Amino acid sequence: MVAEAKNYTPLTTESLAERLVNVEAVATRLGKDSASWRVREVGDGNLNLVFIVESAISAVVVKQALPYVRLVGDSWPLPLSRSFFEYHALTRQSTRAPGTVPDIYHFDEEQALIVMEFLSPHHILRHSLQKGIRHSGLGVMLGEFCANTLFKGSDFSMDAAARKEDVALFAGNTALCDISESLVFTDPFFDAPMNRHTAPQLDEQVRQLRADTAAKIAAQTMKQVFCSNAETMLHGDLHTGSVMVHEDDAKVIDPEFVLYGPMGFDVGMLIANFVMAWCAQPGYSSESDDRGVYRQWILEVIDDIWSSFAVRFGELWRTERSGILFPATLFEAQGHDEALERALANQLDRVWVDAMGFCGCEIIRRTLGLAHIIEFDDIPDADVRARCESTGLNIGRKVLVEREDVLSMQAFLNVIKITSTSMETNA
Ligand code: SR1
Ligand code: MG
Repeated sequence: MVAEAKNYTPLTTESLAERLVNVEAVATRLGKDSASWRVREVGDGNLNLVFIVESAISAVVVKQALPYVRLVGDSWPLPLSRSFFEYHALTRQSTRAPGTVPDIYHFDEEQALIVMEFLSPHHILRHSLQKGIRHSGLGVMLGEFCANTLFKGSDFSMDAAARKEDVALFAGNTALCDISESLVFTDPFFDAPMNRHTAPQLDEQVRQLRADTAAKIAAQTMKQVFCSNAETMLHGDLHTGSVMVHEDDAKVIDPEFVLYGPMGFDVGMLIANFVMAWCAQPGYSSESDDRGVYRQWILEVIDDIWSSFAVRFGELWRTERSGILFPATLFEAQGHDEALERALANQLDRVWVDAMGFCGCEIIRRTLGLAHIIEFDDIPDADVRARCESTGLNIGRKVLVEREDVLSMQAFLNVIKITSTSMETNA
């Protein structure tokens, strides 16, 4: 049950120490001398306050929801309850995929705040993707994160009653679902008030896309899958701004958009953000670094995400199928191991096709909608930026509309390369 927040007050850098010094989980880590704590507000996301609080002994992160969308302001109210849903998503992810999310030290529902591990010296993955920094094992970690969390939150794994309770619990996250439903699937396809794009360079392509009924039907079909296929607990906003990295370590943060939805959504959104980073590389190339090798690495990460997802999902399928679906009584116990492998392949094919559709929607909405990505936005030359974005839009439109024909990772990688090459040839 989500409590009302009658006494909610947003933290400030000045008030934080006094307000949290009596929270045992905080004082244990930072010490009681709150006057010596150093507090910085570092939130650069679209929604919340994020503070780093350091003492001579240690440091923690304090994330607090605001009652509105930070990106837009108080004209767009947003419930504080998203903090409650984020906390419950994190506790489940840490059990299902140990070591992949920050440790949680304290949750205050009324103040909509979570105190968690300060990941240091980690930074947001998007910054690496801008600077051309590689992280070994990244795709494998992310693919396995998806497999572990998506499989273990589903009826392939969970006790049926516990899963139904969780479906009911997370069904309350309606406001955040509403954001995704509008911003990902609908607003980019018409002249919605908060949309923006690189103009005038992309004006004609945007006009064509908004007149493209095949694309609109495909996007609404993906929205239907998103809204009605409550098969597992999703992260719900699994893009490269929700991943923190340092060298070969990576952690997934920010699951406040958690919902029960289709597995392909997390996978497709994640892949889309690497595709856009790939498209953005010409915006960061120089004479000494054309980013060609780095682009190749991004494609390898995309490939690793899916292959690691499929391998880990297969392992879980064969060894941890403890839910109500595909019970061992019908398969292993009857010697139907080959049929079980066919069923697994069908499941993976279905997730892949959905992932392609969601990938297309995500690329389009991050280019034409309200919420953009820094890898595109920070390209200073508008002509160069528009060319990068235009390549992304063409890839996105193709995999959205033709998702059932993009039958493999190799086919997908070919779409990326061929679309880009044909645009360069026509430029
Ligand atoms: C109004 S919130 C805009 C976007 O930021 C979040 O990270 C989600 O991706 C959301 O769609
Ligand atoms: Mg976020």
